[in-house]
Amino acid sequence: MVAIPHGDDHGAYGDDKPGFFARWFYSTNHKDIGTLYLIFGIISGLIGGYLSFMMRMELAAPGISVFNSEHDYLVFASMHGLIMIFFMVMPALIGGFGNWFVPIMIGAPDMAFPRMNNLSFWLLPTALICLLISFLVPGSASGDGFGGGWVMYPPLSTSGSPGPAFDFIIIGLLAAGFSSIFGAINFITTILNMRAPGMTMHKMPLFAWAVLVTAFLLLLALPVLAASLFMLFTDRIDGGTGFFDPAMGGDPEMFQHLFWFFGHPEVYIMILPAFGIVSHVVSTFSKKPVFGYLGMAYAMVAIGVVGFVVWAHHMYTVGMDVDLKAYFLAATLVIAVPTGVKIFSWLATMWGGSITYTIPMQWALAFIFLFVVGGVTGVMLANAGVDVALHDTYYVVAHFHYVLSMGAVFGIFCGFYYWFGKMSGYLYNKWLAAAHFWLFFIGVNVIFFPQHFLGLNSMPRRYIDYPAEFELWNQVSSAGALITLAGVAAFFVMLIEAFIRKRPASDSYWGEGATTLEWTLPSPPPYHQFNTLPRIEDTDEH
Ligand code: HAS
Ligand code: CU
Repeated sequence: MVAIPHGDDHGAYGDDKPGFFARWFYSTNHKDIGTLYLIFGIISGLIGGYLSFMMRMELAAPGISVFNSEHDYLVFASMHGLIMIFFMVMPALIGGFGNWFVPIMIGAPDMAFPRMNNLSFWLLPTALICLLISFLVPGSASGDGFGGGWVMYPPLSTSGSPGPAFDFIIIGLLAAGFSSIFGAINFITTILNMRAPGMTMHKMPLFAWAVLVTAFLLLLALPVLAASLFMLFTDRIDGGTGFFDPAMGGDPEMFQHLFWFFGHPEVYIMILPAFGIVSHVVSTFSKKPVFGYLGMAYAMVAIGVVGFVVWAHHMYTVGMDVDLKAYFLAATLVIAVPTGVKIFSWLATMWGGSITYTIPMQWALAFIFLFVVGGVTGVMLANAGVDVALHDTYYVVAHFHYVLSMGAVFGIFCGFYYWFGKMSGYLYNKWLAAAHFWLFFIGVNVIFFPQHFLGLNSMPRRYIDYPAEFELWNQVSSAGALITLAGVAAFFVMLIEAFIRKRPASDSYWGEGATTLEWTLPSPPPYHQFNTLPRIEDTDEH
């Protein structure tokens, strides 16, 4: 058993330890809220994972009917995307690790607005419940739920989806959007105003930089999503507006512009925090400071800025002007430059380092390799001419799962294993963690690599069935889903084992020499870090 030192720790709880309800429901403590976000992310991941597994079983061979109708399949596909993005990746990376470690890394006592932080979190379960309700209520002539895709294009989301299902999605996503906006305000204020003396912007750990840039993207992108959802809402009302309805002088293409003005920055919202985590892990386990620290920080700023001017690469097939295509093509290619700066800086950090292949380091190395695979297929898709052939095929599905299922998700597990001892105070079992890593690594590659072939052979996305010629690679892909499922099981066994065995994690559980490069707190975590501010050191000293 580990005793959590808190007797002489005069924190916001006063002298009393809060009861269970007060601690977890009224919480204003950034670590407790971070923990809530992580648990929430795990639950959403299970729901989103279940939806994807059912789709893979349906697609295991032509002619199978796991689903009653095409509509039900499309509902699963749409909700899988929405739940994984808004309720798994974003809460885990930003809400979870951001809350846990940004205040600690910059030497702040807590977040700037702790009560707003509580509100940010509790809006999310509310939002998820709205999304789950939408499964159960009428959404189209052919059944319950909304099947118009996570992109929610009209007219599928307006006249094509009568009934309340999509209204629940609008309400849920508005709640999730406000949660993110409040969170972004909180992170920006905390980072700009609450850094400890001596913690200048140019000394700030890279994870804090990543969350800062992400918060600006959230603040600028989410209101656009909220506005476009609201416009869909008023369009859906009988006798309402016609923003996206040509019969009323509106334009459905405008929705695509609004959506992707949010949607493209959103993909960087999901990857920048993972970049931050990977930077810490690579540096810790190479026993070297990050190569090109400032370049790494400003590469994220550059990705954030340029990410706002490339959105129409998702819309090359709407019939846009060729000059416009040329512009969006060129702007999109530019993003490979700062991203390349990051990749090469991670490699240079490892170069000549004393590398230990710990579990978090394995996730980080896999992240770098697989993210590059996903990145270069993105560069291919950025070419407007090529994209006309590949748009809406499985090639796009393969691209974004390499950057998400193997980018963002690997970043989450990387951070989870890296900080697990700091957050829980316990050590995980290395063999179970290794089983999780290898099953997951093999599983997701078996799922998504063959989808490149399917896409290059023009198999379209968003269909419940396919001709026999696509059978082989779909079978392989579905087999990969089974391997990944075993990996998920290993993760839970690892988690349960660690909390049953309660092996205490020492302050230096990363090994000699590794801890000195890290900014975070001693283990097990005190309730508040007022008394144990991290030592602030100059990165130049190493
Ligand atoms: Fe993407 C579609 C282009 C990064 C997520 N992307 C999606 C969708 C999602 C998504 C979810 O231009 C589907 C949305 C939907 O449902 O329809 N994406 C890019 C490019 C990058 C990129 C250029 N995407 C991401 C990240 C994501 C993400 C990060 C989430 C985490 N993406 C596209 C395009 C589409 C698209 C098209 C639309 C396709 C369609 O038809 O619908 C870049 O940020 C990637 C940069 C990273 C690298 C790797 C490291 C860089 C190095 C430097 C040297 C590399 C060079 C390139 C010089 C490039 C190592 C060499 C090129 C070769 C081909 C070898
Ligand atoms: Cu994009």
